[in-house]
Amino acid sequence: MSVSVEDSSIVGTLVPAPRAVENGEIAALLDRLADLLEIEGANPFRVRAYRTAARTVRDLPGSIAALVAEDRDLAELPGIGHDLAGKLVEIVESGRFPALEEARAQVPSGLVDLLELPGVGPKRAKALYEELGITTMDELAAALRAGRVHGRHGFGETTERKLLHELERRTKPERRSMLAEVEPTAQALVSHLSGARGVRRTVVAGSYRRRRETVRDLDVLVTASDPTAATERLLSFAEVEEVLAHGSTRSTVRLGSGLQVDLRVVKEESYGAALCYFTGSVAHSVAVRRLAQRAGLKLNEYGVFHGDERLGGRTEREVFRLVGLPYIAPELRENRGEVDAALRHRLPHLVREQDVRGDLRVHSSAGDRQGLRGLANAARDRGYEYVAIADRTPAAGGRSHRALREQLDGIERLNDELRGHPLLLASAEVEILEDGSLDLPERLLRRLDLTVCAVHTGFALSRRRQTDRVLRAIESPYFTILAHPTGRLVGDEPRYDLDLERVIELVHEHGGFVELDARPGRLDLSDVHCKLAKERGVGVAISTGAASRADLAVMRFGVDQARRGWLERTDVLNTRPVAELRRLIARS
Ligand code: DGT
Ligand code: CA
Ligand code: CA
Repeated sequence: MSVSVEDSSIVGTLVPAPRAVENGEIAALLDRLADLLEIEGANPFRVRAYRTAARTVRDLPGSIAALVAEDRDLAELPGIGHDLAGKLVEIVESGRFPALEEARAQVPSGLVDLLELPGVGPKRAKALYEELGITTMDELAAALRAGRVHGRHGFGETTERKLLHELERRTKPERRSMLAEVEPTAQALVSHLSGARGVRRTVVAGSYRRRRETVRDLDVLVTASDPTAATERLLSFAEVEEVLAHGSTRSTVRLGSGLQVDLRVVKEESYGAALCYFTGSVAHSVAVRRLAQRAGLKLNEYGVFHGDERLGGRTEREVFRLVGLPYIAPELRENRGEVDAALRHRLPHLVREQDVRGDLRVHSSAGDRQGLRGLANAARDRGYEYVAIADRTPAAGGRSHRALREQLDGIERLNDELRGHPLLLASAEVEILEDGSLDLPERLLRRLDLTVCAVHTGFALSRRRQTDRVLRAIESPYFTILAHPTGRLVGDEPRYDLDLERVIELVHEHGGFVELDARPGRLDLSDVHCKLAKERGVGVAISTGAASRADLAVMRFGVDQARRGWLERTDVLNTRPVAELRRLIARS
């Protein structure tokens, strides 16, 4: 039976009720109208009337929308006359505010945007417009650079610099750096700051500590008996190029690389609270603070308080405990369900780098000049029990069949000699051809312990064809792991279009695995997709695809990403001991 959408009872359940407008939104509209009227040079009493009304609405405990729904007379509210009461009803009922629309039409639209800038109110906007003809952010930036704004209407050097900085931030696309790129700087900075007199702890918080793929800046937190000494120490860091802000407990500098560093100095007793605050994410912090409020507590960067009484805040653990939560690892703090999971004591026990027992995709070149033996040594030096040698197949510009056959013989010989210390697994990074077949003949596939199958060609296929291509490969009895499943590069658009959810479902059906490519410029799967794989019961192999010995060390970036994706030791294939691994990858 089909149901017509014209059936009103059905429509009633499908279409959500329009969201009631909130007091804060109404107040913002009133304030904006006051701003515009002020720029226009309207009667100051009118301007003030709208400002007063905005304050009344904002501070009202009950909702204006509810009052309107109850047909109450809004003119009874302090500072709201009959005329304005009618306008408020119109805003609530139709979402329209004609007075604001009219005022907007009177003022150049770019000028309105200027009001968003810190330190620019209607008075200054008006002066900029009337005296310098400035109507846009770009024009303001140009005038600031030319020194034409200097000395006008209270614009001093500090205001000008801040404004220009903000304008540049807004007009430039956000520049983010790869985590691995900034790590050496972060470490050098930490050891530099730790050397300052009176500095006790130094830690990089923010997205860096959450181990995001990219960071916008470094947020460094320091506890010190003498804040000034800590700040001076930052300014003496050799890479500092420009000081953007300089205070006793907060400073911001820009390094030669363009990377910005925010330094906060806090008291030892606030260390935990400040670390929570500056680790973020903002969304996570908001969720935790809401929890604290519900328990009648106040949580901020200085500590946890009950009224005026300070309950604690020295360590993060203490902060979490006081708001009724177990410790939440920084990698989880993205407000993706971790607070809820913590409340239910269902937080994952995140995988750690030392849980990793092997690498399931490395190229034979990773032995550097010592060949397979060098590779085995490198793996053993890292404490690995096994390592899978996986060179690319011909269609992806890799080894000829003959070279692969010789490599397989070489692996057998070396394994006889090494007796599993470590175990070399025979594998190949097998191209999935456009028709979904694997780029190796069966007689070679049969000799492999496992395959890592991948797409390096034919990126242009449609989503349906690309998905079918991969699905067919997964159905092969020789399929083990889908390597770098989306082909993504960190910070870029996907390289090809794939229905990853279906792919993961089919991998589950066939008992295979998906890979997390650990290279910091790839991290393919994303954190969210790692979590998806886990939820669909698909194990993840964290692999480096190392082409040199040094590359093997990028494993830890993969582990960081896996942790952001909620993965536990048991969710990661290459944490398994050899015997278990063999069982899991055996062809049925
Ligand atoms: P990023 O820099 O874009 O890679 O990401 P974050 O998370 O490092 O952001 P950032 O540097 O703006 O701020 C560092 C931390 O400071 C952030 O994770 C949480 C905290 N924070 C910043 N602004 C606010 C805020 O308005 N409210 C709260 N609760 N926390 C904030
Ligand atoms: Ca940051
Ligand atoms: Ca920051």
